[in-house]
Amino acid sequence: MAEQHKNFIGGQWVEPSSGDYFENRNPAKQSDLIGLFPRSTREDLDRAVRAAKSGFEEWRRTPAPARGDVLRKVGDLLSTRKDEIARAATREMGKTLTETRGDVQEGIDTAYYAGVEGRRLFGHTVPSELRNKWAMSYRRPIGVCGLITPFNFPLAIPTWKMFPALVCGNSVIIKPAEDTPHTVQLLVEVLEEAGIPAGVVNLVHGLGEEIGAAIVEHPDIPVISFTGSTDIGSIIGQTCGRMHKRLSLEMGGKNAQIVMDDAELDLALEGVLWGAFGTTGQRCTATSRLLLHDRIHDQLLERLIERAKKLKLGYGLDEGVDVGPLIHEASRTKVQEYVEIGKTEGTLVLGGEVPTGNGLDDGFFFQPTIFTDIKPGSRMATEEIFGPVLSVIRFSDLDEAIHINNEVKYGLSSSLYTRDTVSAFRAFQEMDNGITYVNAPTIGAEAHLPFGGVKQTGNGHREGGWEVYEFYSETKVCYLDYSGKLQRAQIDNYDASPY
Ligand code: UN1
Repeated sequence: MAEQHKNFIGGQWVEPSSGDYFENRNPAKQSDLIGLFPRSTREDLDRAVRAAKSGFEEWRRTPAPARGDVLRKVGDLLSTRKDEIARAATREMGKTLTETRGDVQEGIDTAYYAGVEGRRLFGHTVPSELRNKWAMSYRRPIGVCGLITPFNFPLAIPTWKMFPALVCGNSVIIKPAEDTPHTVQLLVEVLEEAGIPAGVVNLVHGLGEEIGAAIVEHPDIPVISFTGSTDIGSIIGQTCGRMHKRLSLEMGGKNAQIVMDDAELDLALEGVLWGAFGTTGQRCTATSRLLLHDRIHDQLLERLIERAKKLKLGYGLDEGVDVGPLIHEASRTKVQEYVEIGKTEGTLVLGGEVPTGNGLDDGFFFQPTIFTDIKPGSRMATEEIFGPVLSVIRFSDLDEAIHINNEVKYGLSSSLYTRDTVSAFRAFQEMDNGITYVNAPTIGAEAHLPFGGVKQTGNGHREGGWEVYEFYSETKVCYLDYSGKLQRAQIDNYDASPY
């Protein structure tokens, strides 16, 4: 009998009120049942909201440096448990151990950054236009934050949302992706061990359409942060708009790596292999378009096919594996549908099949796949696939490449390989993305810089770095007039003063 896991509400590990559970299986070995996780209902959520509201009352009055100290401790504990958590993440998510170790490290970096931020949380002090009057702003916590997180970074993305929310003095309710509930359970165990007070962090497992929707619709959760598809994001956006909630969305991408004719080709080759096939292409930042300059197109493509052919598929905990499985059957079906589209829009030059044998039949594997002769504007050139499928597009000068980069509805990351500094700065200026890399792949954002995209990738907010602290706090402006008389702003200082 598989282990039945629990929700974490008000400082207690509790069973779901329905008594229902869902299965969590290894995407590389479907026969490996990891455990049963609560299929929570609105009743469980109501309980979590009550706990989070009462936790908030105490936590918001805890000095921010003391809140930061808890996060620092979390960083220490995550460092100690890094390997164990990474292994659990690979087992339920599928990416290689090297990658899940990076995922946990990103959580550790986020914890230490948050720890220090507890001693900053800067406001502003500015001069008042009136004499003997003081004017300043500071940052107040908001309340209960509802965090809905994806499967592809099962540890890092929950920390991106949770840690800044906590340092700002909010309480949280997190609902992890149903594909990767175990990693977040381990994270919550770490928070508990670090001494987070009861009710401040609550974990409610369940299905997106059930408990995810309930979180978004709950009137006592004023802040929502969601990472996932643009389609779901727009449904969430409608509800939050109607209910006047503060909302941060991180959604799709169709990220391009551009290689100029003056580029260091060895470097560009390593970049695209990692950007397109790392995490089996299941990153919002994954490289799904490779734009090659006419003059190096055939040469780089040939080398790329040679290298991509050799990537080893398998279980991420096995030695020598480069690429893990897709997360579930529906995701593989979507990839297969795009392969059929690709065959009508371009030329299939590598992969395109479900691999068989070598122990791969028990998982959701798919071969690294490359299409050439893809035309800008076509479906393969503009739609997010979220799998190991790369569309190669040819161009003849930088302006054309920038134009192609920009003609999609998404705007997360982009990358340019060149030795020319003028081209590099033009890319920074002209590419419609939240992140542009030069001589590095489209993936690899660092935890202490803002992360997010423009256009339909996001809704104007950023995660990571200093900016996310704005999202999880409200600005309060305070004036103190010690003149001892009524001073009317905009009036007494102009109409009545000698200046
Ligand atoms: C994502 O693509 O879903 O930049 C998140 C990166 C990682 C985070 C990616 N640090 O690739």
